[in-house]
Amino acid sequence: MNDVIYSVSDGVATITLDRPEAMNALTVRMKTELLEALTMASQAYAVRAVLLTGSERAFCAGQDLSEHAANLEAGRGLADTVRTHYNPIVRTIAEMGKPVVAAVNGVAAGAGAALAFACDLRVAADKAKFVMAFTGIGLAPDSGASWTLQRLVGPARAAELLLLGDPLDAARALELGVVSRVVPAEELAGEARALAVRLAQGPTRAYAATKRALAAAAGGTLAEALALEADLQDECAATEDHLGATRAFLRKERPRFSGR
Ligand code: T3D
Repeated sequence: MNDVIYSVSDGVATITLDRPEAMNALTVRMKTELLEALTMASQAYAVRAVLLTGSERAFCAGQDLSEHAANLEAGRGLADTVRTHYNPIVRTIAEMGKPVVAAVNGVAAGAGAALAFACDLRVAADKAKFVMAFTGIGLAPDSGASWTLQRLVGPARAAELLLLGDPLDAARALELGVVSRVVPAEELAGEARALAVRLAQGPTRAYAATKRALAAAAGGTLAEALALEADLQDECAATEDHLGATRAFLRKERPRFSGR
């Protein structure tokens, strides 16, 4: 891969967007590599958590606007590129059966912010900011931002952020619940990695079930949520992790989770 760095250790796949000269803006090549990396992480048995971050000063400045301008000049519409690249990337993050942590090291703009919103947890550097840059260039939200952001902050705040596009600094992002932690920039990599390693040592199948329950409940009724929860509990009850953790509790020991 050229514009994405992929590495695995301690059960964590770290995926780093790596075009720092353009603030890690997303070209077709980078989006293709990102989807490949996410798919590998999703399918690899040894990977039990994923960490997504950016190189140097930005997390991701969204769509690469040089490439975008060339596409417009060539008369290409956007629906195909959004469907081919952004949509599968966001679905792979949101639907993989393992937790995904975004370490937001700097500015996250447009589709770059939406990538972070699609993750399960977000930890931000104190110098990070989110910019809903879509309307600033006369576009509507994509990459799921219209869906994810309002679930994070509620519809009124999502409308304000998406319509006005004013930057949201890390401190305000924490107040609004967009991120769960803000840490000094120099501590971000260590903190985010510690969180990902903790998740990689957890009950992977229970995490997958939790992701499914949350996603389904976001668009369903209480009755549907209750029905799905019952099915998912059945699945979890049959895991080695659940049986082992229950025994460990009764023996007053710490549980050790294998992900099975
Ligand atoms: O085609 C499709 O599929 C459509 C899909 C669209 C989805 C989207 O993501 S739409 C939103 C696209 N993104 C933007 O509109 C953000 C544009 N960038 C900015 O607003 C600002 O650059 C930032 C807020 C991200 C950062 O500001 P700042 O002041 O810290 O940095 P800067 O000086 O503006 O940028 C530094 C360099 O990065 C600069 O290059 P240079 O002059 O040093 O050679 C700048 O051109 C480059 N850069 C930043 N963002 C992009 C970019 N280059 C290409 N594409 C970018 N998105």
